Amino acid sequence: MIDLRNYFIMGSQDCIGDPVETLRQAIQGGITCFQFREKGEGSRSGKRKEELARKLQQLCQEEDIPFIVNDDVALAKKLDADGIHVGQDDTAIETVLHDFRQKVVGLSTHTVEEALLANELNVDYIGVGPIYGTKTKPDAKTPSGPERIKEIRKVNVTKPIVGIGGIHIDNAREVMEAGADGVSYISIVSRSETPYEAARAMRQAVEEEVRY
Ligand code: TZP
Ligand code: MG
Repeated sequence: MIDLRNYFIMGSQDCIGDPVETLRQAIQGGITCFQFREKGEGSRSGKRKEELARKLQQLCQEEDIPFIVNDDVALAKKLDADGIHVGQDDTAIETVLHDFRQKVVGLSTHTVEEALLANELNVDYIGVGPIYGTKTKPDAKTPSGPERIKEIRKVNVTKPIVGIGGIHIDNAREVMEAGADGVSYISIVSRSETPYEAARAMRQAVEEEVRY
């Protein structure tokens, strides 16, 4: 099973420093998995996107951190990534499940209804968000608060859940306590001047105490 506790996500457009160095520090700080999400304004495409993806994947492989690709089915296949994550409006989840049988598959949800549907699929985990307000995804839906995760657990969704959106050091714990198996985050680490410290603080916030 993939360890979702500290799920760092980013693309070059999210980083104030060098993305490779940002990920290197995030891994040292204790993230448990990584999603390459090269998307939106200022993001790279084509060969430049692939080159960056390969460097980030290499880092993950050296440190045994799962490398998940956001949305880009062709890239995930080409790189033989550990998994793929899609949203409700991306490549159809049925297609993804068919093509990535042996891989980790994650699906984003926003409502209880979407989470219930996801629970019936062969996905490995579901993302729930945005939990809090976020500047990172301009088209994000209205924040639901951690209550959404409680509602989803109440209707017996048993899949691993990872919260997303505006999660930082002071609210990560309440996301876990609402029933999440992990928190995912972009800007708290990617826009930090000190990604190592930021990732370490997130790990501590989730685990209460660092056991490594
Ligand atoms: N999906 C829902 S919110 C979000 C995504 C990709 C952005 C999360 O970024 P941040 O910086 O952790 O709020
Ligand atoms: Mg999407």
